[in-house]
This record gives sequence, C-alpha cells and structure tokens, in this order.
Amino acid sequence: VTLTTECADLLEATRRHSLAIAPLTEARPELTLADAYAVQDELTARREAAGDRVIGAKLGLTSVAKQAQMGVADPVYGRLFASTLHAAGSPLAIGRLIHPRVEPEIVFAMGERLAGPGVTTADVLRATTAVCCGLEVIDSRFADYSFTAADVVADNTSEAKVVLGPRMVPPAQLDLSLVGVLLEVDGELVATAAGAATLGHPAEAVAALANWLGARGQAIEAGWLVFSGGLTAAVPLVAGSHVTATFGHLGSVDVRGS
Ligand code: OOG
Ligand code: MG
Repeated sequence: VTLTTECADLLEATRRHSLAIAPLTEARPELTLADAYAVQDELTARREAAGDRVIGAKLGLTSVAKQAQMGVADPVYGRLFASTLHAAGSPLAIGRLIHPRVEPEIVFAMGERLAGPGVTTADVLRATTAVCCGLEVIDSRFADYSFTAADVVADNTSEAKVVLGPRMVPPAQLDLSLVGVLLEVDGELVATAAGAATLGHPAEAVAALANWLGARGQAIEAGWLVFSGGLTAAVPLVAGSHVTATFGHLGSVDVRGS
C-alpha cells in the first residue's frame, strides 16, 4: 500500500464514521505538502468515481485570523464538491459532522479558465463574472482541529459544506478589499473583518490559487466557484445555533445548526 492510498483510506473512513483521528503526520512525519496534495487528488478522484462533481476550489488559511486560530501560517487550497452546497438559512444536521465550525468568505464565480504562472489580481478580476458572500462550514477530520499544513491539505482543508449568499455582483462595482463583514451568532456580534484580511485582497488569494494550480499542471476552470478564505476566526456550529454573516454590498448569509 502506498502512502497516498493509506492516507486516503484513513480519511475516507474517518469521514464516513464521523470520528476524528490523530494528525496523519503524527505517525508519518515524512508526509510532505506534495504528498498531501496527492492524497487530496486521490480522494477527489474517488468522490468523482462515486458520482460527486468538482464545482470549484477553496483557499484556506489566507487570513491572519485563521492562521492564528489554527496555528498554521501557510495558505493552502482544497476542492469544492457539488454535494456540499447547502441552502442559506436552512437547518444543517450537525449529527453527521464531527465538530463543525463556520467562517465568512467572499466567493468568486469564474467566467474564464486561469492557470499560473504569473496570474495577477487584475487577471483574476477580469476573469471573474461576479462575486457573492458565503459561509463555509468546516469539519476537520483531526481531533481538536490539531493539524500541520500537510495534514489539512490531505483532508481537503477541512471541507464539509458551503452556503452561498443572496446576490451576485460584478467585481468592477466594488473594492473588495474594503467590503466589511459582521459575524453574528444568535444575534450577538462575535467578529468583524474586511476583504483585505485575505492576503491583502480576496482576488490576491484567488491569484495565488491559480499560480499554485498552474505549478501542478492544473487550473481554475471556467464556471468554478472559488471561496477565497475565512475572513475571521471560525465559530462553532452547534445544534440550535444561528450564524449570520452580513457583508457590505453583498447582503447577508446564514446557517442554522440542527
Ligand atoms: C482549515 C480550513 C481553512 C479557511 O478558509 O481558512 C479554511 C481549517 O481551518 O480547519 O477553509
Ligand atoms: Mg474556508
């Protein structure tokens, strides 16, 4: 059994049983970031073979708030799957998840294919059809969200569910670095941020993604949704709780734990 197959098998079983495991790197300190992306590719291929579909990508650990919360300072990326779309405001059954958390993000709807090297923020804005707000529900397969960059990459960057906001806005109409967000839990304000929290500009994070994918012979595909990374620290989603993110210009998006 190869390292890739072994790690993919473990993560698949963990997801199926909703039981957290120790970080992969605890028993496998040799696992590199390149190995971890190979595990992510393998898990992606398995999900596609089972009938799921890649609809985009997501940046992780692009803001200081997220890097500080998770103790990992390297931005990373994962895949978004069709099966993970969740309707705004509708109850999310948390029993199937391990320890879900929610984070507010700015989402790009891509009109053109983009692959590095050399992709800039301006290229990203030109290739973007529209932006909207979103919530990502993350659910690390590792106990206590304790992981290295390699662990979290193998785990498809803790991906679980995504929720899209109410309106799509052409990016030229906004300075996304100045778009503010208020994060509320049960009506109480818990965090605030602006778009600049993700690498200085949300489109800068998307440009970095295009360049990382290009280096691996891959691309951001036309029609993809790209989540540009949590703007604030993530908050726990528990049964009965209501998490709302309200953005300047982009409206508000919410999810209920049930
Ligand atoms: C890893 C996923 C990070 C983001 O937006 O920063 C992420 C995690 O925090 O468990 O999705
Ligand atoms: Mg995220």
